[in-house]
Amino acid sequence: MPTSTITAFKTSPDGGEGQARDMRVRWAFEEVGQPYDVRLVSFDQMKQPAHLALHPFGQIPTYEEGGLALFESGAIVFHIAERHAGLLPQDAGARARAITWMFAALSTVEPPIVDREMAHYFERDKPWHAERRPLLDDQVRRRLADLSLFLGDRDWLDGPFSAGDLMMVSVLRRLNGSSLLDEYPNLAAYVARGEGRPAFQRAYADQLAVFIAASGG
Ligand code: GTB
Repeated sequence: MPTSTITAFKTSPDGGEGQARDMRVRWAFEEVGQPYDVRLVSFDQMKQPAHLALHPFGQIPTYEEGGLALFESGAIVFHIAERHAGLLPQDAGARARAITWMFAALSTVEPPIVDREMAHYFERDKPWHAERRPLLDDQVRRRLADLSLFLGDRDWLDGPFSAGDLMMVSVLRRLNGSSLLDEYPNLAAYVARGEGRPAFQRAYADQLAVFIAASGG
């Protein structure tokens, strides 16, 4: 099997915190013990025809393996999880539930977190931002409260760690640095458990090395 290649930011705007979406793909590769190559792209390169041929929206991450090209972090992690043992249970029901949690992370939990983040970056100087901010926080809280209730005192969402947890922890990590996650101690502990996994640590170190090299360190 040829080694897969993913794309990541040449210069990540996140200060090496592993918040860009290549991080979840790197983590998936590490969990299943598969090597991968990384091609770094600039913002300009992401909008050029060569990259657009891989990603119609001109973003990272992309995934190439032999003649196969994929985009969307969820689809890429799912592909990796399907091809290699370690991220999806064998039992059909448990497998379907793990996949359900991947979708829940991406389509139910991540959107309000991204909305809040975007407002912070692009609207915080607007006169109406102070009024809108509590609404955005509360939309995130609604999801966190329900998720916290579901998780209870379990380590992971449904039995052993799965691609569903990988995606949910990746999404919740976007709240690192805000106090929102700390309002739900079991979710904060869940994220810390995910971040403590050796595979996460290896992926994090690899993306940080790119950031340090790019910033001349
Ligand atoms: N739905 C797609 C997926 O899941 O793969 C979304 C991909 C996406 O948003 N990619 C971003 C991108 O390429 C990088 S990850 N943006 C460039 C563009 O759209 O032109 C998003 C991201 C970027 C930076 C931070 N950060 O600095 O904290 C966090 C998240």
